[in-house]
Amino acid sequence: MKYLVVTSRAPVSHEIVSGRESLKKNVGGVVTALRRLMMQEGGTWVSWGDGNADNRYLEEEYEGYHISRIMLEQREKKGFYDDYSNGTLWPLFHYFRDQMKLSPNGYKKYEDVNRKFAEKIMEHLTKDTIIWVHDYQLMLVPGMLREKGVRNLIIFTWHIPWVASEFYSILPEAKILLSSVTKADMITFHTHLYERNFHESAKMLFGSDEGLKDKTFVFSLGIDVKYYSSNNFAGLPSKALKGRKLIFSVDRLDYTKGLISRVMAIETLIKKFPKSREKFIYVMVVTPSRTSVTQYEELKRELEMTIGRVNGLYSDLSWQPIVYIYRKVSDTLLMSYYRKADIALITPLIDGLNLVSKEFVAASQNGILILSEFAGAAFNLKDAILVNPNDPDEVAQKIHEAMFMEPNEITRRLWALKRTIQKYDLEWWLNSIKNEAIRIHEHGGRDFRSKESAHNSPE
Ligand code: ADQ
Repeated sequence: MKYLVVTSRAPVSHEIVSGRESLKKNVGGVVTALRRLMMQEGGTWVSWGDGNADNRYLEEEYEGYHISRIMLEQREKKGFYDDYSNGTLWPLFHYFRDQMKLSPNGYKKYEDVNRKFAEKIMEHLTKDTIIWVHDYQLMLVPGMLREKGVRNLIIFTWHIPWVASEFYSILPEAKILLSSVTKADMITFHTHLYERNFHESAKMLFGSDEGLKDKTFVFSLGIDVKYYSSNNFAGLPSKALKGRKLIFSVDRLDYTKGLISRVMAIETLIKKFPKSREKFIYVMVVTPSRTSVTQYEELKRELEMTIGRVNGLYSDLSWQPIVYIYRKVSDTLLMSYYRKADIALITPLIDGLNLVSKEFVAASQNGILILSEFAGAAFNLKDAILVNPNDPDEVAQKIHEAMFMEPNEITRRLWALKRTIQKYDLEWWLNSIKNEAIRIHEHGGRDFRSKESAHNSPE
């Protein structure tokens, strides 16, 4: 049995920069997880070649598996990726009604590109292939494959929140997209809440979720704990901190990540607890993301103005509260920050899961995780300090408590969190999905005994 993995972005891209060709690794959490599977099992990975030299590598052998790329024209990229995936679906599935642009033309391109994916998949299909499709950019793929008569087992993994049915149903294409996803044999979510919302959407739009009862699973993506807890990473030069607490965060630049609210919480901390002044430095790493989507440019401006305003109010020669880094940092530097940080401040307004929180827990030796209760990861990471990211007073209060927390309590919480992420790590996630898939493939049905052990998130 071979896996055929389908994602919007490829594991690697080929780029020409200043006349020289180079290979760029995609480091997102989804790609890292799937690379592990592909390196272990081989198979084919179908994705969009977005590198400017990818047209030279439409078919490529890479680290033990095959990459097959589809190429998009500028107009297709704009409609499929910028307008519909990131301009309509992303805000819809994160409850951002005011950011959501309805785009009939974008949808048309989304449909065309999903068809290209389906056709490419057909080229690589054999009788025993298990097709594993990922995320909101490719919702039409399962339905299109069934229309082409494909009977192979299809897994669909959803990486972002699934919203409440009444919210989902505002999308003009709600029925078509949902109907296509339900054509998969196995649909996996990060939390029970998203799974429930998915069923409710089916009940609301189709009158019933009968056929879906045995198809949906909750497997919350884990990380490679061994990698993140390894000692092979250099520490940060502690001198720069001058004994101050290091508060740290790393996020893509996205309105869902609560970046501006977080800066306001830091401002509230300084105002409400004047003694905390000069006792911390907040290092905020923000990675450029979706730079061709207008809302993201505006967000960048607003974020930088807010950081500038807060730093302008409180900095002096010896102290600046916020160190803002806007670029992709190296893996080693990221690890050093995870290791050294006293507090990780991860406060998305909403997040499908949030891998950064798990990476920090794995790497840290004595740090405290402050985590938004609206991140999917919060369902499992109960020993973090959970906060409502919309309430700057509450977040400031919790940061203050964390700055003065008893060492015993810090250790107790951190090791409880480490136990959880160790138990539900990347290997667990891959094996759980693979085992269910094989069972369905071999017996044409689901093993109900496995359902309890598979569902890790307590209600
Ligand atoms: P994302 O929204 O991209 O993922 P997240 O889960 O936090 O968010 O993953 C980001 C990954 O990129 C992490 O592995 C992090 O280490 C890495 N990263 C971010 N900034 C970086 C930087 N500057 N330098 C180096 N590495 C950086 C989507 C959903 C999430 C869901 C994941 C997986 O939005 O909710 O958790 O998919 O399902």
